[in-house]
Amino acid sequence: MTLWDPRLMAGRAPGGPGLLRNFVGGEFVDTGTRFVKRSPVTGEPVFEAVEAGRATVDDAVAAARTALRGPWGRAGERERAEVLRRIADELERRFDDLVAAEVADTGKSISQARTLDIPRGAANFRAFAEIVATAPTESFTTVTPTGGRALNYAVRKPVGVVAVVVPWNLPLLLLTWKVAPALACGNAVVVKPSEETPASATLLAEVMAAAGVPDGVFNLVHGFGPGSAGEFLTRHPGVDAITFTGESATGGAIMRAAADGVKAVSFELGGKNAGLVFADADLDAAVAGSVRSSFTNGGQVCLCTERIYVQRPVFEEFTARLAERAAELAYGWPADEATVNMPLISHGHRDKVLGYYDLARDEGARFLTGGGVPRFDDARDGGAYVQPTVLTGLGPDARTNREEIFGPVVHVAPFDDEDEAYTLANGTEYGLAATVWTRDVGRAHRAGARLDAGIVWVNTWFLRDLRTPFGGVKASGIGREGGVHSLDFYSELTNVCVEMS
Ligand code: NAD
Ligand code: 6OD
Repeated sequence: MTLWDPRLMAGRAPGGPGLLRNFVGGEFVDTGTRFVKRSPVTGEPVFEAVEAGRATVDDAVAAARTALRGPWGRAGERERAEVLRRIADELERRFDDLVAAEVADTGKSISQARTLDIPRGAANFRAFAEIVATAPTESFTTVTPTGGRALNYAVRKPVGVVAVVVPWNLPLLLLTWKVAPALACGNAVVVKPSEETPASATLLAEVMAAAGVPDGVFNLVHGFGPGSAGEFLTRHPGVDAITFTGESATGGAIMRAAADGVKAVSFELGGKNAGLVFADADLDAAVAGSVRSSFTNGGQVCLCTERIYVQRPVFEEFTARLAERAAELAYGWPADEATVNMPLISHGHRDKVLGYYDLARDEGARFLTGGGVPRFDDARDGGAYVQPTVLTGLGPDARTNREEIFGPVVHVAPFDDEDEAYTLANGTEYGLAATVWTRDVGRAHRAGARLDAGIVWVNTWFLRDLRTPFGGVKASGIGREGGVHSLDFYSELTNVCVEMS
């Protein structure tokens, strides 16, 4: 069944919302109250979703537990890898539907959804099909006290029922980044997408059914956080592990919920990421890369750069060029190929970001571009747009430079030497990603070692190899996912010790 109207993705032809339901034990169910999802492009309703109450969450967890006792619980790695490949095939077959759903929910450009969000959904399943089928485990031969031999080897077992709670900024990408390894390791999942982006997750449930994923292995509950599906799920005694992406404060709330059952958690949280531009950098590449790292997805990527430090000899030139490029970023309807700027996810989030623009003014920032709301004189004036904004003039202690804003805004400040650059970059409670622009190979490696971040990109940004560790330090997360690190979280290693004499 088609659950949305692709015409709505541009907000041009509202035809009434489609209904997005929960998916439990292989069936769509619509018991529960309903909530409205509005288009960030125009503010009009695009979907209605069914909020899962406590009973629906109970049913979803029970369905997952039942699935683990069935054939899925006995499937080997190669069989599971085959299921993951079928999911990827089906995601590719539903490519246009998924693009339309993602664009309708987020207002992002169709070009980005086609080249980043949806391809990465399928890539996550293909990558983890390979990783689980080829990952070795440890083996040791041990000399026993009597001079005999024992063989130790490790086997991976599923953790059980995994709760997957994700945000709205890259909905399908972030959901599948966790669901793919969880299923690869033989778990059953109950996923809770953001209340802001229920559509692509609902399509993913259709994809699972069409790909022949056994009933109960993938379950979906819609709703909010506190007092709703998110809290019911993360507090549920039938859940064995929780994987979460979202704000650091929400991570704290979920950690408290997880403490009762001593559940394993994997957390990918907020950031206040720094970019460092050294005077020896290829300045064209540094400007282009910083435009991407600051404004992609409306600045709503956890990896986006919100603070750039530039070595003094190139500070004026870099800053002027960055501001000029930010002011030129194309507005348009999401369905127009050339569109770059997108609205923020909601009016609530727009108010938060505009609040930071006001704060920056109060703190004495200079606005080199942006700082307000664009005017369209059409239906987009009902949307949640803000202007891409480049600031300068604030010190490292300004709240604008310390708090995650999660919008299209970056502050630029000068530095003099390498030590100072690392001190400024590290002067935050967060530690997710950093980006360094330099032609000095030695410095590139020093930066990797000295920056307090889970990911350091040199002369690039958001270049991903799904086998690499991904996660944050300090308030940016707990644990690593990616490649074998995901297998480590989504499986329990059991050591088997066999005395051989
Ligand atoms: P959020 O923390 O508000 O919500 C994320 C999810 O958690 C949503 O599904 C929400 O309904 C649910 N939730 C909220 N409160 C909950 C509770 N008490 N119990 C259970 N579930 C609850 O985050 P958001 O606003 O959706 O996303 C933006 C944030 O996510 C930013 O801070 C961003 O940096 C972060 N993020 C981090 C990464 C990463 O990989 N580190 C990736 C994307 C986004
Ligand atoms: O690329 C990924 O795997 C990933 N988890 C990206 C996170 C982006 C944050 O908004």
